[in-house]
Amino acid sequence: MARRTAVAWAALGPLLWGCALALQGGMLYPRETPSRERKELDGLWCFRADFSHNRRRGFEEQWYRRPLRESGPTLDMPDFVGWVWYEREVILPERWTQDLSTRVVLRIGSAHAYAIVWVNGVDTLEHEGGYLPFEADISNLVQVGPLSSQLRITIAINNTLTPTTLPPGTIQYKNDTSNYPKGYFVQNIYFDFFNYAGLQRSVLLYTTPTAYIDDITVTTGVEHDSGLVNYQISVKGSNLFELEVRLLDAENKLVANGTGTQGQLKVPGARLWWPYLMHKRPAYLYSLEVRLTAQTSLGPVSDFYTLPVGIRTVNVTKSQFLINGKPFYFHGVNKHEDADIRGKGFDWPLLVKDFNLLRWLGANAFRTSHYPYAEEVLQMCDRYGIVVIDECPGVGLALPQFFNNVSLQNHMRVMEEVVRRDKNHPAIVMWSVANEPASHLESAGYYLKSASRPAPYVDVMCVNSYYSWYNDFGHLELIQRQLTTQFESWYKTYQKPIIQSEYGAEAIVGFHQDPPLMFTEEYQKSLLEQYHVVLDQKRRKYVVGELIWNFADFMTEQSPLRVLGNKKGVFTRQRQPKSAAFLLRERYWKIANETRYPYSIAKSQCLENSPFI
Ligand code: GCB
Repeated sequence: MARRTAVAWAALGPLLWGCALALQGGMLYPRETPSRERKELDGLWCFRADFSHNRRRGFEEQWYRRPLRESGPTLDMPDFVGWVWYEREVILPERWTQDLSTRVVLRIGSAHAYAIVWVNGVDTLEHEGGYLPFEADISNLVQVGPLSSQLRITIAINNTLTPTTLPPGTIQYKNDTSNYPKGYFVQNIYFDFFNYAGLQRSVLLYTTPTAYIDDITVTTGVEHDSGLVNYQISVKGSNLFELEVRLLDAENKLVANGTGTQGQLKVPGARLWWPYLMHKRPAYLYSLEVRLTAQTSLGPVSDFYTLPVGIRTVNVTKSQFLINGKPFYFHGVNKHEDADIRGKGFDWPLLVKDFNLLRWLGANAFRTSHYPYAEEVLQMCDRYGIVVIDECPGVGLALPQFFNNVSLQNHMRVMEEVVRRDKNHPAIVMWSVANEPASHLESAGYYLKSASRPAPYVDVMCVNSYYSWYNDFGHLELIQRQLTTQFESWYKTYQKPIIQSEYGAEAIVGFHQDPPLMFTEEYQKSLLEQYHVVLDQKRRKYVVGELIWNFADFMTEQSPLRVLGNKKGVFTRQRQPKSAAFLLRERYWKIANETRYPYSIAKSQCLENSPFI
């Protein structure tokens, strides 16, 4: 039987269209437009970890009231559980502080896991949960007089995971003073990646006019040869406004236009958004230009926002996953946001490298295991045609006490935040609510029914299994039998398409052994080959995808099961290929050429430069 399952459902247009979010306001990506400016606060922040006994000295001494350097020395950061303090002093353009029709917003791309933000010592914003953005209008704090352009931003972040955070965790006090110092505690986590914390994505300031486009929701459809773009726009800061909407093609030619807060644009002869390798011109993007003119107490203002739009449909039958009405087979990877030195910090060169490697592999999809990735990653997927299963940080739901009502409310809020942030990406075709929750526990039943759609109600079943790795170690000859049983029993019970959403083996690069032994490159390769035999039989029936675990080696907690992290990557942590990468490359290109629509593509056409650059 399958070891564990992930809970996922497909993002069908209408499902999202009717999705009423309880969250206040939108979370549009901050873009520069003629009416909006942005100022990134990347670079060095002043940093201090709170090593006091109760880890609360920062609050007791109110470190946010004055520059952090005056509170004590800043330190290099060791492995640490508790509060850390970041600070940045910023000079704002004069217009931002003097022009009262400008709205200034502070946006934090991700702070793991709990954050409190002060601006000039004033408590401004709190947020629970990493991997997702949060923001506050700070106009009132910066528009306070002629000398207000200097700004001090203090962010206290706590990485402690509790039974109600997502992911959850526990703190264990080691009270045996014969073996541990007094007050000694450890953080226990129930997932398999290093709990990197702090500011992992950009913090930035941006402006809009005081009446502004707060949110845009787009869903798309196809009717005969016309593309349909349904839009819904919310405006804040004025009740007296007009909206103009223009859809431009990739050459900037106007193809449709409309007015008002909602409507449907019809695009005759539309060019569809196709996944990579499925079409000779994949990932076609239109631009939806929204123009707001509004009356405010200070006079008329205009706001502009441009959203990339891909026209595509997603449908699921009993045995197929359809994109634009054609069967789509996921041949791709699971990833982590993880690299040497950077940890989970966002990094442009790494992003480009990873996308080169994905295209070299012939991968057409990945799952954002086990949390929502940076928005810039999803934008790349939209542009390159890499299909995404977007996963929320519902990972490590392993203990009975994690399935309580507070956790459930939290999980649902996080899921709403994921959808609010990511709903308009054409690349995203499925939402994943949790990875391998302990669904057999009694307390999990109500929780999982409320937070997700249990197996009878999901559109696609995602199954993870590690035959001949975590069971029957070394017995590669059992894989075909066990995997066949896995697929047949899931399909027989639920009659839904299945994705093999994880499978793999560890290989330490440079370890070789024939006959293959665990942890060698040969063993990893042979294990994959055995899986592929069965996948080839079932993909012609109801298996609609295979995602290798994992794209690259990644860091984990230390344990006797892990050798400098998890080594199930087909690339090393430094993105060098193991033998398995070449095997997958052959396979993915072969499948791509069998399932292409309507053109065949040669490997060489798709990537001019070596991916190993
Ligand atoms: C899994 C988990 C993943 C682990 C992987 C492994 O089932 O979903 O987070 O890293 O197995 O390597 O054990």
